[in-house]
Amino acid sequence: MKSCVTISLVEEARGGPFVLWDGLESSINLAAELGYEAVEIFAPGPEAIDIDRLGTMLEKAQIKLAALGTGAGWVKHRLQLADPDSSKREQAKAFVRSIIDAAGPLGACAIIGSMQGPSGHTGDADESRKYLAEALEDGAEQAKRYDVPLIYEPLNRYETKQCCTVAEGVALLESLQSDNVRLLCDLFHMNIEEQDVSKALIEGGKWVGHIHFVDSNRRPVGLGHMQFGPIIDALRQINYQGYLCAEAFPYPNPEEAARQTIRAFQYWTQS
Ligand code: LER
Ligand code: MN
Repeated sequence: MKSCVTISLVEEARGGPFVLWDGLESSINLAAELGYEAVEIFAPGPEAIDIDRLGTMLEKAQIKLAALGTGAGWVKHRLQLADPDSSKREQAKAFVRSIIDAAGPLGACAIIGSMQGPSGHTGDADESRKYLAEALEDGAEQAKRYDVPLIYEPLNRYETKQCCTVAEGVALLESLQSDNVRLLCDLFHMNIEEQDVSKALIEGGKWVGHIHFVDSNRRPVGLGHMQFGPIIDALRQINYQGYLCAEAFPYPNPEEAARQTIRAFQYWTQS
């Protein structure tokens, strides 16, 4: 398993569960200095990512890009993939493709979380699910060009009416034509929705493609009451080789949150 930490470049998301906030280059350098293997970046849009410049920064710091989030499509532009309005859906899909095109050349995945449609979305539930499936097919095809999967994140019930559990996520992915979508299992959402977090990961098996590594209260790992022993055992059991990515509130501050998580990562993966 590999370590990773989130960096947010989205001012509108201040107060949100991202660890590093203070500039792209200084955050990348801090992540590398603390020993992280990769970063996950939450950007306002593709125009905020200069692929060559980012590639140079990563190379200089000797750290990888694990993923780019698409959440700003919703948070900043109010685009969602299950919008009843077809022209808005097309804009949402185009936004996702543009993030895939920014991540792909750096060997990284795009993540669909908030863009799947929020809790209060209007429209028929079956129709919304159909629109989401269409968008995942579309993004999966685009991601294939870069030989990376598209990542889909079930969220808790207060954030979406789409998939809230790993089992629902697996059922959705199994219903697709494409086999190029994997699940992001965010331990914060799982703590709310799953009956048994470890069992859900084991049942998620080969579909588990990325982990948001966070404690029960969305603080860094070790500052809540989540039982990490069984979770790490479950991930070992499914031979999970991907990232454990710190997506947590920057508590008590960004640097300390990043230090806390890498210590916890080392403790749990090396013991
Ligand atoms: C939102 O709750 C979340 O977990 C993010 O990863 C999604 O954009
Ligand atoms: Mn998450």
